[in-house]
Amino acid sequence: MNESAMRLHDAALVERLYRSLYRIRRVEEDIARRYPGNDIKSPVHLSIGQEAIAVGVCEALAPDDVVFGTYRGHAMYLAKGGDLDRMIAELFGRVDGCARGKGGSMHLVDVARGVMGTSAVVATTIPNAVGYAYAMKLRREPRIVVSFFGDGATEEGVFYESINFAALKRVPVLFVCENNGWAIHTHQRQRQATLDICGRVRAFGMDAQRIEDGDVFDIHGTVAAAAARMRAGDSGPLFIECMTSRWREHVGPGEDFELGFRSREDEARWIEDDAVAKLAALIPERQRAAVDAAVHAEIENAFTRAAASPFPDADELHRHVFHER
Ligand SMILES: Cc1ncc(C[n+]2csc(CCOP(=O)(O)OP(=O)(O)O)c2C)c(N)n1
Repeated sequence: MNESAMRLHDAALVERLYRSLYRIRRVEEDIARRYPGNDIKSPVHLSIGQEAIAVGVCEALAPDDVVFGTYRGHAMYLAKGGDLDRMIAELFGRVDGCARGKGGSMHLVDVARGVMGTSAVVATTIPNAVGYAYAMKLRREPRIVVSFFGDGATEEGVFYESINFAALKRVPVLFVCENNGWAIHTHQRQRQATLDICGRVRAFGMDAQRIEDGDVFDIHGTVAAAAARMRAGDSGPLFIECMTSRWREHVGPGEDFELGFRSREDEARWIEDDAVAKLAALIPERQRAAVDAAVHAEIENAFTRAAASPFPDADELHRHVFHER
């Protein structure tokens, strides 16, 4: 972002974006650090490097807007206001977790804060988001529904069924593709004959735009404009592809640069352009120290509370599987 663009951003927004970015980064770094111990019971797909998307999008939403996401969902859950204590308890498999300890990191949910769910199965929450948004349209409720997914999800049949239906019925859903280039160890170039995801989406009759640089202000501004169009009425669905970079391995706390399929140099420009560091540099030192201290205390507390929570009783195993009245 250039100097003049920076001056346009008010200090309160800069602090909110920084707090959210830094908080997510620290939570995930803490998860990675603690992962070799035995407290975290589920696999973890870290979004370190990708935080600017969840933060830029969710800061442009209202509290009663809703989001649907993927197994790489910590950033989205936290950016939308999902309860941190309940997230860490969920990773610990404890009864105070957001899915009562039975879902783990890949199945985060906080309906009260508009986090409608995340799933381990690629692309499966995309039709859920479209269905929810269709219901909002029929009820004439102008709430924004966001569907987050990766570039790999755009290879699933259900993705095309969902965007076709959304375009046909002019369902006001905002699709956000987090394109980090990789589906596990396979690059987009080895999976798709053309890399033009937005072009494919436009062919279904939907506006689509790509944000190249991962800039949190660009993402925030683009989503704020999209949300305003959606709230105003008949925008139909909109699609935003955000280019980004995953710095850790696909699943787990470590890196994968030593495996040979990609190198640190491949991701260097993203790592050097770190959104957390860039935002930190925009905030006066004392103010930033206060934000950081509050974030550290909150995270420490969350891990302490999670450890104090019991595991669910064995007789809970068959509860909450189907809807219970
Ligand atoms: C339907 C389905 N197919 C395959 C998998 C195995 N799988 C898990 S993650 C993943 C890669 C998905 O990549 P992408 O959508 O780009 O998301 P990212 O992991 O980069 O966030 C695959 C193929 C799965 N979980 N579900």
